[in-house]
Amino acid sequence: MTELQQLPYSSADKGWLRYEKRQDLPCLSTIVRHSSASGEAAESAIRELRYAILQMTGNEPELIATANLSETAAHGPHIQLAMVTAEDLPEALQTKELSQHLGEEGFALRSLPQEEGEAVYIIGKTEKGLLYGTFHLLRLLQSEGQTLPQLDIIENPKNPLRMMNHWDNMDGSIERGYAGRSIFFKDNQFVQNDERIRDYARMMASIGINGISINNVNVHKVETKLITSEFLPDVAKVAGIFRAYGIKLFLSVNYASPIQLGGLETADPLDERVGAWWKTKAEEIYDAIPDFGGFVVKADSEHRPGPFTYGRTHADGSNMLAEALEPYGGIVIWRCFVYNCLQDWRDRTTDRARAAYDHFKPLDGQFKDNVILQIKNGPMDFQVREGVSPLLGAMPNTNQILEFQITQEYTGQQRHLCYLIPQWKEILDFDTYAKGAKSEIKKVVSGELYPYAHSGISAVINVGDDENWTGHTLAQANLYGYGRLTWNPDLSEQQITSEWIHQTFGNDHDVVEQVSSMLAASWGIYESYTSPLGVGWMVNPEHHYGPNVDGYEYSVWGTYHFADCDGIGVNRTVKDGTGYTGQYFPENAERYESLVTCPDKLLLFFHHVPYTHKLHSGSTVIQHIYDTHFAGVEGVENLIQQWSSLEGKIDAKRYAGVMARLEHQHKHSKEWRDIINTYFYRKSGIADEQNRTIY
Ligand code: GCV
Repeated sequence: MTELQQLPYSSADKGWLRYEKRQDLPCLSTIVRHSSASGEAAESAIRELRYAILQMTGNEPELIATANLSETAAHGPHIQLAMVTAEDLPEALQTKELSQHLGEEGFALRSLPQEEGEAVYIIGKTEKGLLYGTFHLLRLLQSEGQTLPQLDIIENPKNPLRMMNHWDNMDGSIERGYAGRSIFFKDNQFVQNDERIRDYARMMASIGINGISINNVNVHKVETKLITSEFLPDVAKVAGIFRAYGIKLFLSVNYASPIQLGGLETADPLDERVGAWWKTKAEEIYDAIPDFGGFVVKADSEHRPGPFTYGRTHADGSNMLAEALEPYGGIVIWRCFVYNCLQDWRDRTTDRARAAYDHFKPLDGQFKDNVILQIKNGPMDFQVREGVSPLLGAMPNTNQILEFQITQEYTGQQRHLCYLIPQWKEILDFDTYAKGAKSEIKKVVSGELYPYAHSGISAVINVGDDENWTGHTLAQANLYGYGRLTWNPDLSEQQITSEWIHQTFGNDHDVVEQVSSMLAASWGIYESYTSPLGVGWMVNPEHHYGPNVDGYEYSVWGTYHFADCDGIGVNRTVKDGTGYTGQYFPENAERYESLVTCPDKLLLFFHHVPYTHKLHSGSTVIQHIYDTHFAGVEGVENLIQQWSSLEGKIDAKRYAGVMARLEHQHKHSKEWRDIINTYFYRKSGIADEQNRTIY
């Protein structure tokens, strides 16, 4: 088998790397590799380019070195790959502008008329730039109406760290996974066949991901041993696959490892033996994986061990680990998902939403340079809608990375369609006012607002070993879009959607129109039948699927809506509530504090109001609940209609797979509608103005 015939490595769905045949592409019979374009990642780029061109044009392009350029016959339009520093670059490309603007991971795509025919240059400062430039060129070639365009593009990623977090366990299960089993682990071992991992690495590189943690942040017994000689050779193998695609491997570690692995009786970060144990451990890890990314740590959170046991702070705990990784350039990603998970529901003064800020804000400036605090987008837990975490932007002297959840734990578990790009864009564009107006979250996490040593975006991924990676084929769009947004948060939703559809389903006008419209509407539809006015949490406990209005109401988790016969919502005001609104910078604090300015969408997240309270929309809370729940089901009916109009335009397998999920969503949305409407009708005793069926 030639190198190209090996691609794709597995028989899984090709996702957005399909490279369907294109009639309008020129022949592109040659790829010219400058001697500077060398190294493993450059090889991956060239392999992908040749494979993609073969798929799209039917001709396998010849790969030649610059030295042989003059000997080859006229080769018409062709592609050249080179480093920006190469002396053999044509003069027109040896410009100050290029070398100054190109960052470590950036790329330039430049068209240049040449004697041998029109050339497109893919230029990087490093081989990672070549890789990203290649995937970008391939993306353009698959867009509508693109032939070999007149290119003059320079791009650098906006976020230094662009990460994926797996919540995979070594028994093969995935915490909050909805697309099959782990692609890394099975039966407490690494999988033998790494084909899926290789295709996965290609997909991740194509959207610019540069760091992946492969195991669950809840690090159980077997996974604790990932940093021991028993598993390090396997970890190193996966790190090698990722390395060839410009990705660093990270591991989630158990804070109590010195006890569980090292035989110490303590994991106290200030105990010298503990620090020494981690230093020796780091040496062992870096011996096996010289470019190991570092540790992801969930400590003192949901019963995981941490520094609190020893009366120490999160700064003490993370700094001790950071010191061990420092000599090797490794980083500690320390999660801020820390809250009291043994709350008394009768106690209205404790507010889980306050927890991350209350724990971490006072520690600003106490963390080492190679520690990053990972902060979930909202203060509760990846709800359909909640406020934005006030901790984002509130720590000028501590590195921050934002955490999203691609896996749809609370957003339909990849059985319901819920396109999350609009949600993430809203969050990234949220103005924190940390340094006055225009202090958006995207500027905090890109490092533009404060000079962080490390920052970026991370997300809990939605893939498993299902043939189509994500269970719901349309959930691939969330994966794709997440990567594109971490590369450039200013890309519009429409741009991302259109790129994904063109690469995934081709250029048919109706397909592009209908799928775009389905994706665009889906978050709103899901929200309308599940979670009115930002209230959240009305789900079945533990697995979090399906309606259960009081599922968490009398639990220990701090997740309440306080519905009674008069009203609903959580009073988080400073005036007479939990004081949470005061954690925002004044502009936002005032906006949320007042009923006059609080947006409808977050009303019940911030306020407890009577059912008869009038919304800005003109409706009342109770009527809004009824209306949105009826409209939500109709929204799903529209989705089905739109998808059916594409029958025959999408291959039968993917068509049927999506249709089956939409039909389930339809049935399930009725369950949501009827349970929630009935619950609030019974609680409030107020009838629906339109007299529709409520049970
Ligand atoms: C990995 C929520 C999820 C848990 C998850 C936790 C976290 O509570 O339900 O499954 O644990 O968040 O982010 O650590």
